[in-house]
Amino acid sequence: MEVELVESVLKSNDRIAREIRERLEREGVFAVNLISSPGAGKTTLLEATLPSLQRQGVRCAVIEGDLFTTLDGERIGRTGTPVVQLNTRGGCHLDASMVAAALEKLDLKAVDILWIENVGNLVCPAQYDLGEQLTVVLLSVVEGNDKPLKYPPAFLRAGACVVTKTDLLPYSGLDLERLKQDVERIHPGMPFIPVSARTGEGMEAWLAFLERERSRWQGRGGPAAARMTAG
Ligand SMILES: Nc1nc2c(ncn2[C@@H]2O[C@H](COP(=O)(O)OP(=O)(O)O)[C@@H](O)[C@H]2O)c(=O)[nH]1
Ligand SMILES: [Mg+2]
Repeated sequence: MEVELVESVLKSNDRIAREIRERLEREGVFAVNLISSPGAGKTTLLEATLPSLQRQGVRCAVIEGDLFTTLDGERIGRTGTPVVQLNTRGGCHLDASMVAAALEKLDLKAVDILWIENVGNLVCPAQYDLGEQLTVVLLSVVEGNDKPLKYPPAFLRAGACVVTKTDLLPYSGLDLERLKQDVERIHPGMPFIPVSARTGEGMEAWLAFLERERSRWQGRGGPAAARMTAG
């Protein structure tokens, strides 16, 4: 009985996520869902990424998922990027209906990349499609080498793995090469991008990856194909 209930919740989530994806494609909005455990550095990566994109003329908006507070939303707001804060009131992940509600508060015509910072949790967010084009899993170098093997669904779902806080590598004892091999074993071919938002190391590769993914999506006919279908 319980299993049936979970399945039906996920089915309804997937239906709403499909509608979101179609809508974002029609509007030409590339959506990126950031997932990680709490404190891995999602908000900090956004704080470092958004100004660079602004300088390139890429228009961003952010949906911030949090249990109770507006702290991350306020941090993002200080970058001058439009932000909608969602509070799950204890819920361990965002779902598609929450994202659909947040979209109503954004002017999608003025957005090229929509960032969704999920609730900090490496388990539940992996189960919920939010209508994004790309999921990025973040793992900081202080979380330990075993995390990909312990939480494979997040790494399977993601289209890229960003390893954060590389400035702390000398102190963390993490074996970056072994981490890369483990991630490769779980999700062969997935891009593996080490960065430090603090020192800027790796940020260029991260931004280049992002631009490549967005162009690939546009080239696949993302927005154009959707417009043609819409008539
Ligand atoms: N040393 C270092 N600390 C970082 C880096 N990125 C984030 N942090 C710190 O890690 C903590 C959690 O970061 P935050 O972005 O709030 O993580 P989130 O919960 O995933 O959004 C904060 O104290 C950040 O200053 C980094 O590249 N290097
Ligand atoms: Mg955060």
